[in-house]
Amino acid sequence: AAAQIGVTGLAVMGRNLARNFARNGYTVAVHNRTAARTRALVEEFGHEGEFVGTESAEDFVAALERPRRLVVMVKAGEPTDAVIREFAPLLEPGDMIVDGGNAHFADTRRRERELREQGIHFVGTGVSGGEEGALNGPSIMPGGSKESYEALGPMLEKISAKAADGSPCTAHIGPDGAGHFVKMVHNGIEYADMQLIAEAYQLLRDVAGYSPAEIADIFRTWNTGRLDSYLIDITAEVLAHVDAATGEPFVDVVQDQAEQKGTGRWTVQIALDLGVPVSGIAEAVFARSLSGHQDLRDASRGLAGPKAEPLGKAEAAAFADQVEQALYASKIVSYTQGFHEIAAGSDAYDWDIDLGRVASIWRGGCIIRAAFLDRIRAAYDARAELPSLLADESFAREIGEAQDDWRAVLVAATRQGVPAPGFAAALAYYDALRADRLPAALTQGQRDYFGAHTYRRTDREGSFHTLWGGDRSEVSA
Ligand code: NBP
Repeated sequence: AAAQIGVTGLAVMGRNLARNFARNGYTVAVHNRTAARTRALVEEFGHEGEFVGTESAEDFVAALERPRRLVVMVKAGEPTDAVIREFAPLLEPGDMIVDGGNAHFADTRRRERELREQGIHFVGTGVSGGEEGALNGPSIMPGGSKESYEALGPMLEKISAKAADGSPCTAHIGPDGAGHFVKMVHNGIEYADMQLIAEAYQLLRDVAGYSPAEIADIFRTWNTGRLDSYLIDITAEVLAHVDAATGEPFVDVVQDQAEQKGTGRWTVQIALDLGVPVSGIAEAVFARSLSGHQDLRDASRGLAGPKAEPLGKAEAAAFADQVEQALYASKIVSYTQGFHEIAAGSDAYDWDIDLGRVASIWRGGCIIRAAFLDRIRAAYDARAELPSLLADESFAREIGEAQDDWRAVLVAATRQGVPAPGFAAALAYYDALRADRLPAALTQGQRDYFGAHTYRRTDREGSFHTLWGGDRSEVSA
């Protein structure tokens, strides 16, 4: 039977996506550079649905019904180009190559442009949810042409996660690199969420004096409220876990150096290029990088810190409530920054991305899935041109209600010498945005002084320069 879809690249992600398609009733052609993986998949999971195992590129392509839908799930970067070089000559106009790897959106734009000349639709697609999601329903962020979504969308909708209201967690994001761009920012937001949770944990431990097991319970309680999310849920699981070998809390036997694969870093690099302040996401990336500098940390251990004053029991419980407020407020800020970056990318590349729809398809399947995303969707549904999430009335009200506690948590963190860079960056962003006047006026004055970079005045149109080296009179520039 002709396969409706093909998957090449059968490591964890590709194998599970192929099984997901098959379990949903599609006939799936499967292929992998090393044929043993293809055989293993068909042997182990053949009973789950219709698979067509193929060992050569020619057989794989021949197994697909036309227009062909070919999903590539290989290691991002050069391997993706190698696979394209191998398959593109075998394809015909109208066929689709779906890259589900974590590609950089600039690579996706290039590949899309090159393949378009051949009449092939290149569909750069963000897939989130890890192994588990790929099998049982990921959040899927396809870019590429509208026509390709017409041919692919129904299948993606079928295999994707479903939000609580039953709607599929996939939608056409926009042309060429839009899907991978949105996936990149998703990961940046994921970094920020994880960092904020990590800071909350450390504050509960080092300021409030709670044990990991007690903190697990606190997170479980939070997970029944407005912070309800996959990441809070797994945080409780990890904190409650006890190491079998030592009987110690698991979190105490793991080396405290966080690794990263790069999508968080890209989010910050691109934000710098686009001029979008994503300070919370940047702090999250830097926090991971700082944790990895063991040499620097060892060399700094003797530096002076404040005298610790642990809280009493009643104070600790009140502090935990304040941390919940600080975490929630900081979370609003990191999503505000992430959505700003998506809006800026959409403007820069003419993608016309619907921000409410992005929030909507992140409600299920992906790592940042959370009740909170329904609120973001509602905010953009109410006002598509919302300039910032902080301009939404209900978020503004909540953050306003949280701010006293947010500040109190940062005061306590500072006093006790516990780093909380994510909370602090988020609060600084909030305070900067609401400030009447920023010291940027002084910065402009300095720039004009040393470089004659000119400035604009609050009371008149035009650009001006002060003759700093002369009589300090002002001239029109
Ligand atoms: P890997 O990223 O580990 O890639 C392994 C696959 O790439 C194997 O099938 C391998 O074939 C194939 N491959 C390589 Br490496 N070089 C190749 C080449 N030159 N030509 C053809 N095939 C080549 O697999 P993964 O963890 O399943 O991830 C797949 C993609 O999905 C990646 O882009 C990843 O970033 C993305 N992603 C992963 C996750 C996750 O949670 N793991 C989540 C979301 C997205 P071989 O078997 O012959 O070596």
